[in-house]
Amino acid sequence: MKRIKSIFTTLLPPAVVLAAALLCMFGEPVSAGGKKETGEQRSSSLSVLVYITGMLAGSPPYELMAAGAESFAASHSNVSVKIYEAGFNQAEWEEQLSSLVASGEFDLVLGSNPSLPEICAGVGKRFPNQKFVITDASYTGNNSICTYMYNQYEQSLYLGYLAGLITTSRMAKANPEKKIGFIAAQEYPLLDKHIVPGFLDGARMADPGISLDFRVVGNWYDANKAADLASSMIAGGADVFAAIAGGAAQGLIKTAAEQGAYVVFHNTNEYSAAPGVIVGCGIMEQKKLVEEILLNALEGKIQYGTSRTVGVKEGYLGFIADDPLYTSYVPEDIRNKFDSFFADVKAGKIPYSLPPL
Ligand code: RBF
Repeated sequence: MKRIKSIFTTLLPPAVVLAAALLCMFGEPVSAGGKKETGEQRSSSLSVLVYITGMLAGSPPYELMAAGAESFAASHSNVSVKIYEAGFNQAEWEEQLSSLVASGEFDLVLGSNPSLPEICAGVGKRFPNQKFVITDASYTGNNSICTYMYNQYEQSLYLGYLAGLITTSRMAKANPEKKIGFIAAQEYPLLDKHIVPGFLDGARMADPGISLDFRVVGNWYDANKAADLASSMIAGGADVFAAIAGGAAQGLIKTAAEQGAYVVFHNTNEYSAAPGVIVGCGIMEQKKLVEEILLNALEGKIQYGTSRTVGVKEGYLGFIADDPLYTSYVPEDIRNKFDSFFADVKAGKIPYSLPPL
């Protein structure tokens, strides 16, 4: 296992890139791993590039993906993993990924981002035998790409329901206004069509009179901007927040702690970052999913061209209800109502239709 930093790209000898490009133009197609692909076969070894579309720190989906890949490699001596942090300049990602793939080093590129499949499709045109598995995305019909989409509408639905119970409660920092807040790093279809609507729909299942204050930071790292937004939202009456903002979410948590508001958190156990402020944490079983993906890849069982959606029922989204920082700060009546709602979501008893992306 080796971690490589962004400078890796600039260190790639241009000759390697040129040679690979020439091979692609004039030679017989080779896999980016340098071997001829023979279809879905068990392979004796697996070299994986984990392509992080941003930075690891502060981004739960990425940290969990890297942890899953590293733990799989630690228990499989024939698997090697490189983690590459691409940084926040989205305009560079396709070129960067092409340079990495051109090295011919990787059997599989693994990533987690709704915007990655299109980028991989572009890279795949130049390197037709390179395989990609992308989580947190939905894309079908390309024989080089397999995707897994989390049903984030569901996670937002139950976190929104909890936010709704809290904003209408007598908890110490809940004000009389029925207003909750959402801070997003940027807008994209999964956020606009699943995550934010799910959050408001869930809150309104607790109380139909609840409204949502939605704001956008503009990037995935500016915690000061997120703090300013949170401050203005709290002044406007929002008292329970969610964020999909990567590292910028820390600004919300800090402001909520200082000014007296609550946060429910997607994807990871964040309770200890602000006890009594973070009052509910969802969990994305990305580590487990990544370990399963790598096992399938090793056994030649990945179904390229397909997409699978996974949620609560399938065991890939959940809620951390047994953390003492949840049980001690959230009153029992709220926890009981939440438990029963969550059980209903799991049993498919809460009717909703997943909006198309
Ligand atoms: N999520 C993060 O936690 N950190 C990021 O830096 C990040 N960057 C993203 C960039 C783009 C272009 C898109 C579309 C999504 C990004 N996400 C990021 C969101 C992430 O993939 C996922 O949808 C959310 O975290 C919800 O689970």
